Amino acid sequence: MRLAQLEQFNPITIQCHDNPDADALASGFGLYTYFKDKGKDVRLVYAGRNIIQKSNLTLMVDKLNIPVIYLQDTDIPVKGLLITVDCQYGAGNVTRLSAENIAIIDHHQVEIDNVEMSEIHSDLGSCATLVWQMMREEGYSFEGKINLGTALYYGLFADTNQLSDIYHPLDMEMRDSLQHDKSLIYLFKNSNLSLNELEIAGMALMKHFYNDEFQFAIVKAKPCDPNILGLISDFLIQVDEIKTCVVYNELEDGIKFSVRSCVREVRADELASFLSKEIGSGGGHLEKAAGFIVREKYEAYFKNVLSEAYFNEKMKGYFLKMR
Ligand SMILES: [Mn+2]
Repeated sequence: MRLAQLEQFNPITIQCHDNPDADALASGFGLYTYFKDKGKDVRLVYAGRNIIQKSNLTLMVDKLNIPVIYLQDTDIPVKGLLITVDCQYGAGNVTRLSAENIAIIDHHQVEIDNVEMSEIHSDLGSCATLVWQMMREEGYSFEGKINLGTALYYGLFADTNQLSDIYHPLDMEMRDSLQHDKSLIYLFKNSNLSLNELEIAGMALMKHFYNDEFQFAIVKAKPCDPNILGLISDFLIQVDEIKTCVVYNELEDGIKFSVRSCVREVRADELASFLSKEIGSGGGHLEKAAGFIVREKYEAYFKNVLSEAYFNEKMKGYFLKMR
């Protein structure tokens, strides 16, 4: 699919996944800028239970003037075209809006394969890279567009462990060629969590549970931004003995969790989908994934089972099944 193909539609709504991260915002901003320049009536939105509150993300939105809107009423049908970016329409991590036409631009493992206008490149480090490449393909010039360049660069930066997990030539090319504001990247990088979140992460890590037979860890955190769950699991997976881990918290309407794997035998996206099978949804990348378990469904199947026991049993079940 090419961006030029999508120019037949107007208006255009670009939707990031719920709890948008830097890469979703950057990719959305790229597409927004592209279609705005084409004279389209375009808006950039996200939905879900949380509004953006992590400091690196609020800084990113403010400093780069990213015109992202939190959609409160998700029952209003979308006119023209809806593009889900850094996520796949119909997947569990993005609020489903009804729309006349749907397109997908993403870099996660394919979860949804019934949307015709799709561009999914699971081998790319960031969705920002994909958007950058698609814009370039249409002859778009990034010359002098520092805010846009900084956003896309930071999207890649955030999704590739500060640029250390870059393997695809396109990711390298974007990293090396995109004009960006270095001092802003430095500021975002050093505003990744608040003191309160530091405490949540610290307490959660202290009470980790470790299974030495299968070398997995489980950590329960207090309610927090889902991006913090990712941060905690990124830290945990660096422990030599921990090969896979789940970090989660309990919310009113369900359980949000983050998964990491550093071994080939376990695909994080598959594990996330296994942990939420029948009672929620999960997906992501080979090494990093996430999911959500719906409270009502959990209660229906596992009434009176503590979340700690649930994850422990499920994880053990997963490894036993693999034997
Ligand atoms: Mn991404």
